[in-house]
Amino acid sequence: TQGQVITCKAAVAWEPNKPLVIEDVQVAPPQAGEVRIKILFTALCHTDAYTWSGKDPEGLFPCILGHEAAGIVESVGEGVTEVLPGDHVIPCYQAECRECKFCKSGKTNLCGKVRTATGVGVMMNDRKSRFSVNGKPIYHFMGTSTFSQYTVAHDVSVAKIDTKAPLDKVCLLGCGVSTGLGAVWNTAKVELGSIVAVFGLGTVGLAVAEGAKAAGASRIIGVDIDSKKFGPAKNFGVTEFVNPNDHDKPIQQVLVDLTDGGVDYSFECIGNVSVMRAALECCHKGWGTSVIVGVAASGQEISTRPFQLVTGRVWKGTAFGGFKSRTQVPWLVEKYMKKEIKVDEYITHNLTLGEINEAFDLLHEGGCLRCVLKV
Ligand code: NAD
Ligand code: AHE
Ligand code: ZN
Repeated sequence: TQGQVITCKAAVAWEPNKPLVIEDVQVAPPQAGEVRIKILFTALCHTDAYTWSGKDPEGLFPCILGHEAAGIVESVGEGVTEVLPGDHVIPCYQAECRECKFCKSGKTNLCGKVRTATGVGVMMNDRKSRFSVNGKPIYHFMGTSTFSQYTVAHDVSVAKIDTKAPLDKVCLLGCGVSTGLGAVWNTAKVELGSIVAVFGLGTVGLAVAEGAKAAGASRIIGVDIDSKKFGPAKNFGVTEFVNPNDHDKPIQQVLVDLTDGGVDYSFECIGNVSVMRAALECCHKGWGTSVIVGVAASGQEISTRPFQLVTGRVWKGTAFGGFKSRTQVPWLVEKYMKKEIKVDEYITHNLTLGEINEAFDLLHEGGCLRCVLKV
């Protein structure tokens, strides 16, 4: 198949919010600096649903969504040396070129090399898509487009992993689990004995709890409006639960009262701007740090009294938990193989690519953390 167009099945989002359609999609061969990957397993993340909803300013249609996956390299374009056909890989929506201003700064995991292309659904080389249906181009998504049996990614966005790792599990390290762990370890740098609050107990929030437990937090307070989340959350390290609907006081006040003045670290893992405010304001005066992980739609804005920051609270955000993707995803896979981090526990459902619409329905139901699709 090397050098040839591959026709395969992919779930195409033709329009916002309209059911995805399994189509025969033509996938062009990888060009210079590109890698064509056979995707074996992909999970769904809340961000896929967000873009599908039409609220993402970077969401272009028709497109192939999906960004939490694992597969095997089918072929590589000119000049690609770091991966070869047959390598097991995780496509990463945060690239890592190791050469750009961002990569060399030592201050961020963001990479500038291909971001202008991935934000508009094309490949960097010729600013075109490698996907088409009967000659009509279909946009890429986040540089990954994993709801397809074959995808093309930039080489700087492909993490090579241990061939012994189970791809139906480690696909989760392409987004949600890694993001939550990294938000704690890299962005907040939670220390031993800290009091932590986690807003939203989906996969990202539970991974925050897991990361906080590993960091030695003394209390991990889980906040969710769905009390069904509380039972399972205990297994990820959450020590106390608060349902905002059980209280008349604003949730920030409830947490301040519970913690003798506020938490050391809080994490917003929902994407709700009023909760982001509460997450900042429940932080302790003088040092409390709040990390925004959730993604909010275009037009949404955060606000608080500047006095909150003047008096020492710190507001931060994180993309992919601050992890350098190509370097650290293989390391996360190794940690999973050594049983130092959970992954299997986040998988509540398994379906096939053909059942992707049911999988999206599940995502909106309380009982689903991650649904892994066999592609
Ligand atoms: P999810 O839908 O599984 O989890 C969200 C949780 O928040 C649910 O348990 C829900 O009941 C709860 N919730 C909703 N409204 C609430 C409220 N007002 N108060 C308290 N709890 C509330 O989602 P997920 O897949 O875990 O993703 C969480 C967020 O993180 C999404 O916005 C997603 O887009 C974002 N995300 C960001 C990054 C990043 O790199 N920054 C990476 C992955 C996901
Ligand atoms: N296109 C969206 C931005 C969404 C966003 O912030 N994405 C996160 C990853 S979410 C993964 O589930 C991210 O990494 N952002 C940094 C980046 O470079 O995109 C919008 O709202 O505009
Ligand atoms: Zn995601």
